[in-house]
Amino acid sequence: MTYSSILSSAGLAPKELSRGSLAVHSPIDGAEIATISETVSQDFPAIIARAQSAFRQWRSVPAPRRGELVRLLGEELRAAKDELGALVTLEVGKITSEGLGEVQEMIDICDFAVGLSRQLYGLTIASERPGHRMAETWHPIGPVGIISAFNFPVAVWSWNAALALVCGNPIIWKPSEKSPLTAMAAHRCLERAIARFGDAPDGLSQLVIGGPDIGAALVESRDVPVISATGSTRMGNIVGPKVLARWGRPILELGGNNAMIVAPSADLDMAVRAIVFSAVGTAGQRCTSLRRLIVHESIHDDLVAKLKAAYASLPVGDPRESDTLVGPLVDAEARARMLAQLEKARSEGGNVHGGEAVKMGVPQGGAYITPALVEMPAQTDTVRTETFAPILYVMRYANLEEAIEMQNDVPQGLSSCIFTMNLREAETFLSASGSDCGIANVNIGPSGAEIGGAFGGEKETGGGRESGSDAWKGYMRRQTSTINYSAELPLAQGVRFDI
Ligand code: UN1
Repeated sequence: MTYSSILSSAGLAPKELSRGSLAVHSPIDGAEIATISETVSQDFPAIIARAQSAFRQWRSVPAPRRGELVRLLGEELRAAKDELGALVTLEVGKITSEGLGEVQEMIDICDFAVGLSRQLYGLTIASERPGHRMAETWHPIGPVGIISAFNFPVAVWSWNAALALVCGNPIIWKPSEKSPLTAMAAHRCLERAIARFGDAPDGLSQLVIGGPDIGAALVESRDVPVISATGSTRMGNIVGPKVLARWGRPILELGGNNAMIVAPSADLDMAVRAIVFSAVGTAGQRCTSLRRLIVHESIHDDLVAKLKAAYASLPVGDPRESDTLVGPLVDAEARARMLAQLEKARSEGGNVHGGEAVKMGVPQGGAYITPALVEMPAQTDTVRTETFAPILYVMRYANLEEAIEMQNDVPQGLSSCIFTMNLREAETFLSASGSDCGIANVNIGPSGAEIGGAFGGEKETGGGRESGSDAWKGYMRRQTSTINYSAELPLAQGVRFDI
């Protein structure tokens, strides 16, 4: 399929792809695939006003009816899965199966949110006063700003969008400047769902396209009570304090530096498969990608030998080819950053295998590189830094306590895992004195989470939770009510105040 047929199959018309100032490139070969128009910050007051007016209507639509809109979105996404998946591959360079997987993740969260729309449960609380009832109710909170990253250009939006919509909130989405086309195509799916729904308010969902000034306008608006932002810790450091300073609620999903502990009893063949998928899948550009391998000294050499063999045969190339497992990095800067980090690792005593630019047998103009395996003498500063690329640092440990300490001794706290057949080790890793991450797995890699669980992490990862479990509570305001149905007015805590 040609680039223009992928774009038009995803519902993007040629004229809207050639009239603006934002150039979009495909990581496949670096070609410019579109120049699109950007939102201007002067338009923001009107955008926010539309969202606020949509909120006044949408908050009163019964939640199960709001769920119907998300059910229709799920239908639209099912119908557009192949086309949207191909666009993800074109615009961010994911291999075909991962592009499709990303759309599946969107469909899954829609299904989840539809069920949720009948389960926005509050509580009944025992009152200490006779003839009184206490209750907790969850109400819509207002427009939700969604700032998404290039690496999951549509799935992470859908986690936020599906929940925000059933929770009664309009949404304003600012996608990464690197992936506006996938955003436009996904937003069209929602617009089709809205049209079929019939009576959704105008401005229920708006897409804003552009760079940091557009993001800043969203982040600084007092009329957008929730900002859910995915991206680097550097970005979160700017967004988080700004949202808090105006009493908004940030939901941050930032950097990760995810580790796997491989214990002596581990099923090594299974571990190798999990390691390779999570370290080199998505060319190491998931926030959950495996970046650190902490291996028991008794199996270290054996595992490293197996990994070297697996890495040597990894098909790097055009993400559209069915046998490719490692596509390009998002751009040349990402490859330059990876190479620079490998140099630093070498200067800290690292023994680097792989990490070489690939020029032959791949489309020219793309940033192709072989994934790197780096044997490190210790957890140095470079290891403790997240590099958004397929670099896997391998280190040794002697006892589990030391391994858990290493796992936790990084600034980030997103995902983690242990491979072991030993129940004591597994449960210790999951216990209060185990992994300090938002996600902790046993005999599964750190990436590729299902939508049913809450997604996010601690420390520099930002503390936010999105997607499943009760993450929906982040998109609503909680109201505690005490109802007196007696003829008395007793005060709490036995206070007497007779007049
Ligand atoms: C991300 O990289 O920002 O768990 C999200 C995973 C995916 C989501 C990753 N379900 O790897």
